Amino acid sequence: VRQVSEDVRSPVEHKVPWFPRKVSDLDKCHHLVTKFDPDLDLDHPGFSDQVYRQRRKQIAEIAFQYRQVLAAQGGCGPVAVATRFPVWSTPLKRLPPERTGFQLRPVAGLLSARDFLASLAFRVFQCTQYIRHASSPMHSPEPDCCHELLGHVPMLADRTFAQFSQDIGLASLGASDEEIEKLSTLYWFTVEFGLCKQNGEVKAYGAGLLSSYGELLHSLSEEPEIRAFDPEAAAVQPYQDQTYQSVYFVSESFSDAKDKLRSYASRIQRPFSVKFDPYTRAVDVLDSP
Ligand code: NLE
Ligand code: FE2
Repeated sequence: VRQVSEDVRSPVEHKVPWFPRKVSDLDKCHHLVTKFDPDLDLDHPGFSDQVYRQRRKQIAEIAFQYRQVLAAQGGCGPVAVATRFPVWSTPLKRLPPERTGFQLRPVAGLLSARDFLASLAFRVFQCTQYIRHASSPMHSPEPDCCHELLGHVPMLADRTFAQFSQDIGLASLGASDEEIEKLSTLYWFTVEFGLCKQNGEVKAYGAGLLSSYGELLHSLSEEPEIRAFDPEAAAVQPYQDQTYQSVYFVSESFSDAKDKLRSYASRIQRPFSVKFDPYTRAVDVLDSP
């Protein structure tokens, strides 16, 4: 039986899709997309490996049972998880909370773009726990814990980058499907596959590059097309998620990327505005004047 999402159930006059208002609402942001499922996708490198598939199921099950409210209480939730999963006991996991307040939350697989982006608004990063199949270590089309820990976690410990990530999240709350699509494309070309200048040199900062040695070399080679970062253009640039990218966007600096994103986000039409309150970890929703 397919679950009817809340925005479908609410009266028609509510045209704004449901979105989380407080951090515990993230327990409802759990809609997975079935792409890259090792049980369903014949091309998945783990498809014919029963042991791998079984382990993925167990890991997914624990993520399904995770509740934000347990994490908030500091009760049995995270403790129980910590003993079973590498991510929850690694010092890297503590790095983002200590430096930027970003928290990791276990996720069973690939989330819908709406749910994933909404979490970022609360400085919560939905983090996979399983590891890529051993047959393809240099590149995985799906996120895994190598990607999260080598790619995302160190970046989320950077203040400017954390703010950039949260800004995309805040822009996504209650946005139209079309706008969500644009924001997730923007996320793709920055947080996942972004390049950035540092002392005149082009460097990779996107998590998808930091966690894939193969694509890291490719992105810094002569092969792909490199364009100056412009949110309007990046938001509608077509891409595929099976292999290396053919186009990358390079920013002048992190803060330049953040400023450009802010100005892009301010132009998104919504009948309200949102403001994150770090003390309550809730978003205040204000009617637009
Ligand atoms: N291609 C990346 C890697 O191999 O680590 C993962 C990208 C996830 C969007
Ligand atoms: Fe990622």
